[in-house]
Amino acid sequence: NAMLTWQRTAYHFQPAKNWMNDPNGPMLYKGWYHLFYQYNPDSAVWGNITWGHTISKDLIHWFYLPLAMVPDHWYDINGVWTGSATMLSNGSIFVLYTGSTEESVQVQNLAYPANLSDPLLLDWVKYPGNPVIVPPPGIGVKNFRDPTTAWLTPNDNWLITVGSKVNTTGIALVFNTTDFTSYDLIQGVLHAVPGTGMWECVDFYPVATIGGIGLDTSVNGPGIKHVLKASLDDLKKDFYALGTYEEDTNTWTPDNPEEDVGIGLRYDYGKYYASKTFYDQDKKRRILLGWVGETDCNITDLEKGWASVQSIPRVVVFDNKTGSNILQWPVVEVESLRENSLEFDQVVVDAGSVVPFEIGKATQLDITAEFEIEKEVLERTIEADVGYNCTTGGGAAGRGALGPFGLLVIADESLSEQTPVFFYLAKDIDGNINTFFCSDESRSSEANDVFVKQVYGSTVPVLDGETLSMRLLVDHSIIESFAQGGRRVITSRIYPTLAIYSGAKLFLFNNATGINITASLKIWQMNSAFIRPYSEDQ
Ligand code: DQQ
Repeated sequence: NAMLTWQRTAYHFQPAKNWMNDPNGPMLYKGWYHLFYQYNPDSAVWGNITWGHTISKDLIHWFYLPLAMVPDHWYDINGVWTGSATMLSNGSIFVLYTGSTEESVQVQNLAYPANLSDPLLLDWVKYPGNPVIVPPPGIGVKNFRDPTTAWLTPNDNWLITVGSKVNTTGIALVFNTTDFTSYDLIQGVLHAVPGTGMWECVDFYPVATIGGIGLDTSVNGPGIKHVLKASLDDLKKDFYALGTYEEDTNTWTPDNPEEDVGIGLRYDYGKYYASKTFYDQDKKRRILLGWVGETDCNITDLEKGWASVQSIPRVVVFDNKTGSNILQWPVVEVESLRENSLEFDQVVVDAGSVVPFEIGKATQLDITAEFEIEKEVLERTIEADVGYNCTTGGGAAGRGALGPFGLLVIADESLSEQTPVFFYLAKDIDGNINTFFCSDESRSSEANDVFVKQVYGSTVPVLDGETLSMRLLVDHSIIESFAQGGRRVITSRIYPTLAIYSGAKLFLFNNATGINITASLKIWQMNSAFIRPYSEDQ
């Protein structure tokens, strides 16, 4: 089936076959990036979860390795679930992961490499004293999972956090250890947010407020904020907030309580979940990985024989221009896949029109686009456009005075299949402009088994003097879209039936009624990455 074959991605990591979910234990060890991942070796749906293992020199080309850990003890027989790695300055590595026990109790287990001199870290030993942490009193035995990377306190203790909930309040519990084998629960919580439900895959890390470099997980002090991220089980979305970590009390306080974890910002406004960061000690950057699942149905996944991809790894920094969000940007290594670049300068797109690009195949692309609107025209528009949002605004077809305009990706010639990624400007009654960034899947597929076709998106801060800009990574069935240098990100999975192979095209569009747009673009065809089994002579 050509349509299903076409959906496999060319430069996003995915196993050769079967089901994958959360990224686990990422780290850079002896020159290799290691990525483990939740993996079902037997089927293209979730179950029988093991740790798949892959390595890369550049986070783009990957080599498959044998499974790192499988369910084989009473304390993880129902699944080797999500966990994280901690690298100590003495060279040792500790992995903590959640095991689902023979009674489906969630416990935390310790594992370590059998041989630290092996850069591939092929063999893993489970600590004989597992589990090392069991659900504390008052915590539901099925609501206690996904330990983080540990951070070191000034008095030489290691701390980790584990997500949970109490009633409907999402919480992050903290445990203290010195040897990674015995742990004490610290009284109180790192943070709690009522109404947010179970917190999965908590992540907690420092960001520098100036300088833009990444920080190792244990760094704290002046000029540092901490990001707290939780994956909300009820919503299947990753939420984060910026705040301050107090080491004395072991609490984290959000900068803006109205944008607390789970009620404010998201890493990605599309299909993206269970993400995790790690510190790249060689390139001094913090890298974010995230699971991008399918939005078609399980039966089709079984037919395809695979499900899910990982996002292109993203560098995370504090946005010191707005001061209120992080920036996410694809690792620079992805640019090594760029082939011939095509430049289109100052293309005028009149209100209500579509402009095609003759670029050959349009299924593997990296696109940067800037959009200009004459300032006087923007100021002249007096019409207020209150209450707009991406989800209810009618997508690319919902016309306003100042939007939508942007790109139509993976579109067929007749535009019956298309995924618009666009800006929409809405004036409030005081004449201020709110900018929205949206990805519209509603016409992305004519297949009759794709039930989730949403218009995703959010507002995006645009500061005085800034140009509207977006970057898109297009790879067959995934589109990762970044606005304003990564202030907002949206990932879409799409399942076209017509816009495949040479039938996939790219267009500019402007469906605003009151403005013409001037667009400048750079478009690169993207090479495929090598993603294949490891062999010695690579
Ligand atoms: N996936 C794992 C859990 C985690 C969930 C199981 C998040 O540890 O909470 O595959 O997707």
